[in-house]
Amino acid sequence: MGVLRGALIGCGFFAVNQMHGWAGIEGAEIVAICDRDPECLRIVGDQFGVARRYQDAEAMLQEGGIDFVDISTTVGSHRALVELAARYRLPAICQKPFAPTLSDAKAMVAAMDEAGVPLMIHENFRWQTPIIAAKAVVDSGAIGKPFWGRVSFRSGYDVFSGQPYLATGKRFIIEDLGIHSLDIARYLFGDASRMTARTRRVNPAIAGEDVATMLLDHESGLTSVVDVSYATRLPEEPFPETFLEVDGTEGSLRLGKDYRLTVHGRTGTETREVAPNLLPWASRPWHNIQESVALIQQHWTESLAVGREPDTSGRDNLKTFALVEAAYLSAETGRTVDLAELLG
Ligand code: NAD
Ligand code: 89V
Repeated sequence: MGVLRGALIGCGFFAVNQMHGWAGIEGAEIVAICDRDPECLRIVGDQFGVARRYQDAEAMLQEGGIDFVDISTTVGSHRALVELAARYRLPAICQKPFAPTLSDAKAMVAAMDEAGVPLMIHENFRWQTPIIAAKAVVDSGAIGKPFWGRVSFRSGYDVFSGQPYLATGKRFIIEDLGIHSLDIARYLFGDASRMTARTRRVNPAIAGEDVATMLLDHESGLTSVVDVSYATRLPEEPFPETFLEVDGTEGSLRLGKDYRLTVHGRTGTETREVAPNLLPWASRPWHNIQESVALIQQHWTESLAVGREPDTSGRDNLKTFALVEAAYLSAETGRTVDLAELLG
């Protein structure tokens, strides 16, 4: 197969990272871009030298010459755009959060299945170098059988200046950021069967919750805590680092500030740095996320070339998205939610 021709839909804040990422991917190239907003279209088109520019996604797909679409719009348009890709039988990547509701997400998976084309959710946090390093330790057996874990993201970073829409939705931190942390919990500890959550809003200037504490029962018997906050003021701002704690029958793992990974096991204790690479186009502190964008794009390109289901396929991500829904339901009702209630 030659170079895959991609079309990017949505040329806003995050799409610039995606465009930089694609520019470094062997085997894929963005040949067309689309945004309803002509100014966004012009800025991204000029910066990355893309000649084919559209304000209407269907008009772009009708013209053809495209092998896949990369959807980088906000959540409200995800279902319509994935269903559009399905109608044109085009493989699609869709940004997180998957959809406004779990039933929308299920319909999107069904539409792509019916069309016989792959769908990947751009769930990039599990592609971060430090998270991959932690997963390798867990899988190696160095700490024995994990029985407890924590995935923690606590920050006071002003995300609203770059992404103002995050301040306006009824749902905020679980849907936007917790979704990544929940996916990391699934990646490290396997699927979860029950969720108990508590949320609160500390920042009075936003509409949604900015603190969430979630307790997960995993199918393996492991218990994990996933805690996220954008209301935490620390002496050193860790954004956008995810911290990890994993206790196993033979030792423990800690991923802490400045990407320091400590593994304590039968043979002793070792601390090493597992920092992400600073790609030429990246900038601190976002470089961790930016590198993971390039890595998930490489994974997509390779998966598409050999016809393999991507790790964060639509089908897989339904289970992460169900945890988001379960967390909101648990926080609202005060009860523990069985995932089978949502996934059937
Ligand atoms: P944004 O509002 O800055 O950009 C979205 C763009 O999409 C806008 O320019 C808008 O005009 C365009 N658009 C919307 N609907 C459209 C349609 N139907 N057709 C064509 N263009 C359309 O938003 P953003 O901050 O770039 O976020 C985009 C997505 O990326 C969100 O889902 C967000 O959660 C996600 N995101 C992911 C990460 C990550 O690490 N994975 C980080 C930040 C944002
Ligand atoms: O990754 C994201 O979805 C971003 C941020 C890290 C800022 O929460 O919105």
